[in-house]
Amino acid sequence: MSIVVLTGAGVSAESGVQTFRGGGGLWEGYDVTEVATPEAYANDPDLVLRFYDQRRRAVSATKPNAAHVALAKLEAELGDDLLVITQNVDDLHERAGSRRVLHMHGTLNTAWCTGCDERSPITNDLLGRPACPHCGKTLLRPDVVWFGEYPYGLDRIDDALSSATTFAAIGTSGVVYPAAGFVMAAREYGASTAELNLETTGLSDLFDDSRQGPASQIVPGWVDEILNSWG
Ligand code: BV8
Repeated sequence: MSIVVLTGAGVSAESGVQTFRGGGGLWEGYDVTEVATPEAYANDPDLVLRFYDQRRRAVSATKPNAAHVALAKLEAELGDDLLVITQNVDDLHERAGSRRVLHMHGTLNTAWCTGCDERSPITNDLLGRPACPHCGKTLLRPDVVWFGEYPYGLDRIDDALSSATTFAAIGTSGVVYPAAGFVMAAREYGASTAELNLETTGLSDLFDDSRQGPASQIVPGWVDEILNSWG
């Protein structure tokens, strides 16, 4: 038995991290396409860097919620039989204790040097154009996958889905691909599928089990059910 969990912004919502499509489609006051594309970065790098610096600071002031904690507890019991794939760029899964987390859309706390292609932890706002610790150039961008860019770990994800007995999507609207297509792949591979979300989504009918409620309330119970049936 192996489980693949895909999380989206909804799993961090109760920690105070804004979702993408919650606040009227604006994202910390910006339209997503204004800031989360290579074109936006080329047109106005300061706007994009300021946006990510602001989000990084906002996330650092938040704490994991009971949903993150429950998934970390699930990993403590299942070990390598659980993989958490997250679309989120925050580090709340890790701060709750999860170790096997695949950030398919990158992470807020890592910088990517477009000069030497190396990644490094972010210690200062990128707006100040800090030097890359590897090559010294001031060409650091957020290590975040923007629209039109290739997500990370797709081969590993397909491999995990192909052997999963259970696939669960938690707190994601199922709008952004290729993540939104994982449930179809899981079904084709023969996994049972569960959706845990505040409300139904456009993909809810594709899930064997679709549960509505706040993640901090419904994820712990789902994890306990999984653990009780494990063995
Ligand atoms: C790509 C990082 C080439 C940035 C993000 C078909 C196939 C492949 C690509 C496409 C395709 N069709 C269109 C595309 C292009 C595009 C796309 O999908 N566009 C959409 C808008 C139509 N995709 C891409 O560009 C991707 N790359 O395609 O490369 C390729 C081609 C083929 C195969 C492979 C690759 C790259 C997309 C990545 C963009 N980067 N984030 C950053 O964070 O700054 S996207 C961003 O929005 C998130 O990462 C996330 O992935 C996405 C969706 O957000 P959600 O997490 O779902 O959050 P949302 O706000 O939408 O919903 C929140 C949900 O939570 C809601 O359902 C709500 O009900 C629920 N909720 C709220 N509160 C709670 C709750 N649930 C529980 N409890 C609560 N308390």
